[in-house]
Amino acid sequence: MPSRLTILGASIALALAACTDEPRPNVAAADESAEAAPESPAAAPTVEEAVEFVERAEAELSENAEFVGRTLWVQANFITFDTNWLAARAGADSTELAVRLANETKRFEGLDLPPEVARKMDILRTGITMPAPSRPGAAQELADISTWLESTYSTGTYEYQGEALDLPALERIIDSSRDPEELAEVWAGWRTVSAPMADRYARMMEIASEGARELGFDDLAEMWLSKYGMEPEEMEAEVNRLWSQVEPLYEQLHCDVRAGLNEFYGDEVQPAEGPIRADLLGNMWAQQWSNIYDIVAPEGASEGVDLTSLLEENDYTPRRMIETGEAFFTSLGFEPLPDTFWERSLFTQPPDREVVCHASAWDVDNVDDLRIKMCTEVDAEDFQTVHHELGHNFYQRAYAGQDFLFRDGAHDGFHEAIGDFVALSITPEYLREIGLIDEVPDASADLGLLMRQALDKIAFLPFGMLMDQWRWRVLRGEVAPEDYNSAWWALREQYQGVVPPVERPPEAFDPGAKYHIPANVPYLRYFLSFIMQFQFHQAACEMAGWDGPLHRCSIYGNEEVGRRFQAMLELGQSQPWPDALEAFTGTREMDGSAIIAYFEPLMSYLEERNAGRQCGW
Ligand code: X8Z
Ligand code: ZN
Repeated sequence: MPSRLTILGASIALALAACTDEPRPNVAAADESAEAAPESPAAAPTVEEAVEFVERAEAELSENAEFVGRTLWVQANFITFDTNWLAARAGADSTELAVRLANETKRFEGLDLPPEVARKMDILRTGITMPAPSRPGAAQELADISTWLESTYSTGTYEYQGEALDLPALERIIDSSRDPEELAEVWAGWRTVSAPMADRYARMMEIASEGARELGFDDLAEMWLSKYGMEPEEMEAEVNRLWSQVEPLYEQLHCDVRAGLNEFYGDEVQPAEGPIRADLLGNMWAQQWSNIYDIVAPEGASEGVDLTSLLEENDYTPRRMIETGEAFFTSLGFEPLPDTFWERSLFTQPPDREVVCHASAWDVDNVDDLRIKMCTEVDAEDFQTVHHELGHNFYQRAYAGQDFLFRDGAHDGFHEAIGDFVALSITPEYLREIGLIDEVPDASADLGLLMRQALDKIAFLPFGMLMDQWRWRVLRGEVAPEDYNSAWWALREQYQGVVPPVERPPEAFDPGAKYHIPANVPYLRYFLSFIMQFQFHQAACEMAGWDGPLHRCSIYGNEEVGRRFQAMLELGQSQPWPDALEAFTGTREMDGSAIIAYFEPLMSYLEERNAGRQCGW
């Protein structure tokens, strides 16, 4: 997640950590401003009071954000009983402050406010990911649960072959093993970590729902969907529209991958029809599938570029991968990262302490204390993630000059799309320019390249959408706690066409085995990002005067594109997102036609391959 204030529970638009649930300001300030707030309900509020209120809110939030940011940084880098305690306290205080400020905006409803002030009021009202009701104790209970959930996830292990393996170790097996029994055991083993989360997860949802209702929303799903500058129903319809644009691509990919797995493993393991076994796809959550490229590589496609091998052969280290990512951004005209980035970031998993390994990007002081925290491995997947995280950091820095409440992405999908957009320019030509390959493979390698990309970018789309479809149902009370897991698998089967390798036990809580569920990071942002990053790429390539196929276009070194990109980033969330989108792409709508255009050559190939097959599941 991007720079917004979400840690442990609440999230107001405070630019702190991206990809975590962020923090909030501390108690002392909250108390102070509670006293300062005019309490007399009799006096009709004025526009001047509204302006003053927003100024005060920004000052309070900003003053306290740094304390919370540093507390949460320490906890994520050193998970212990005490740092959990501190993080939960900071989270609770932050939620209380955010909720109090959100409630205070109610006084100004109906006033004809200057647009900038109205916009900030809206951010205050809708920008909390996990609101608590203001009754005493609620914010602390919520923060205690969410801290416990995230640290349970981050410290979870499963004993395999006599050794307690943590998530990175279990992932290494899922990513590379071709033994279906081993895959099923490790897959199910990781999910023993989330089973004990179920009750507390349900309680957390109950509290946050109460918080959303207190703020005037029907439920928390409505609140989450209210952050996009349109009615929640309209936003949901947008998601459905985008999905229907790309669904045919997914179905073709699913069909060919299933056939490849069937051929590789045989009917017993992967039948030729029906859904795909989720543990065979080279990813713990079956969300991105490029690790099984070798199984499904297009017939006759030449070897192409295997980035993981190239990084290894060229003695890349995590640090060098990050330097390479930074150099891409500076080639577009961005300033190099500050020295403190290199001093304070976490690049690799420490051997001797518990950390949150799920990658994130932080701006700890909301000015220029930029950092990433990653358990980086030297492989193609993490090379991508490095660019993803740096995208968050360069965005954070670009909008640091905005007023505090505008220091965030135009919407959360923008924040997720920035680094991925840049990484779409990691083409063979770019790899040649930075000396990783000597010669660019000829066009016969393109199909392979597109297949690798599709296994990540197309395969992800239904997963990116269904994570929050599941949460929206939970938050609307449409799924009772005892049905959490079956509702989860119904969506997984419906949209992704995947099934668990083994029957799920009654106590299973499989959604909790994916970081963003225990960590309360909304997920729709990634679905939007995977659509929009191709819009950015297409627009940037057009700006660059590129007229070849999109998958061969790289904007590396193009400062003119960099300037226009920077101009969009500097806006932060000061303007409605369609304005930001228009500034860079010329269109005001999110649209799947760019991703469709990018993969057009692959789709023609897949349709041919699948011609005699019964696709779907
Ligand atoms: O969580 C992330 C980033 C941090 S915001 C590493 N991503 C999603 C995931 O891992 O599930 C990036 C792609 C989708
Ligand atoms: Zn991210």
